[in-house]
Amino acid sequence: ERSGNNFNYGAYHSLEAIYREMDSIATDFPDLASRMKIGHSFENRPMYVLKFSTGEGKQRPAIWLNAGIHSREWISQATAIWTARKIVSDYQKDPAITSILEKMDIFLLPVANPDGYVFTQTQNRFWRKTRSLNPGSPCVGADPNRNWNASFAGEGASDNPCSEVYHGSHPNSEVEVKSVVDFIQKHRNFKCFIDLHSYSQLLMYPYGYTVKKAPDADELDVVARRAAKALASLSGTEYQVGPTSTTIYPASGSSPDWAYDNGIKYAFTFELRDMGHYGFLLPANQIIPTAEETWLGLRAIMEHVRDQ
Ligand code: ING
Ligand code: ZN
Repeated sequence: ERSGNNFNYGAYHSLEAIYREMDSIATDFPDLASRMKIGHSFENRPMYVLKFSTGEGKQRPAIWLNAGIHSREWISQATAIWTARKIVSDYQKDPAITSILEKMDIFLLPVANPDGYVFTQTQNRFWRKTRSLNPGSPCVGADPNRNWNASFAGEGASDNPCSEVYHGSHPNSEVEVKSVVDFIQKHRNFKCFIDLHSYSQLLMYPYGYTVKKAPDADELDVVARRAAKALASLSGTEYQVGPTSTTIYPASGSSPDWAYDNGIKYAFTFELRDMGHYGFLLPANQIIPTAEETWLGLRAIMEHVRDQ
């Protein structure tokens, strides 16, 4: 992909650089993309979303693309910003994304945990959580993917602030989570919620908080298998598909479970490359190949949602 201001999509970037590139995309494609501030982080950094819309003034059905909720999973944020450029580049060239955007709006949050992201770039590359202070504990942060109001504090989350999967003091205690929840609830017309994590090459759907089958599990499984097949078609990268609880592990308070239980049927989590060889330290030369193949999976899901 090419961009006017020479942002290198094949490299990992600072938060400032990502935010600047989001601004450039909105400036380059003012009729299609706009950058919105949906809130701020614990350390008061802005939370920016790119909105892609061809239906000015209408509250169209919408898709939420979330990335970087866990700060050390850098391929997630990098794939997200690449995806933003892909959407504006392919609109009116690729019939699939064009028809999706004739019917629906896409909201993309590339860095859902900005404080954590800055911390991984300056202090500790393997930081996962937010950077909120926990009164009475020397340990910092909560797991923002255990902090949603979906069987909060259940299985697969910890009440110890020093744990990597600490659920936080109460649902939405993390202002980064609360900002997204408030935005989605206020909008009222989201149909799809997709969260990008790494690593393991998995495509999962609810539930994480129970091994019980979600009412729409059969349909979600069909959609996820189609998406995984599309993803693999580019260079053979294989994804395992299934419900979160049995495909990776039980986890309560997660974003897709919250979305699903709040009427957003098409709720998925991607665990991007790789299978653990590099793990969180995926080399930058795999960013574009990962983003390219992931796009095929994302697009397959969005086409299904479009056709509902
Ligand atoms: N994995 C996810 C985590 O939050 C997950 C797995 C996905 C749990 C969806 C619940 C719901 O633990 C990583 N790598 O963070
Ligand atoms: Zn993660």
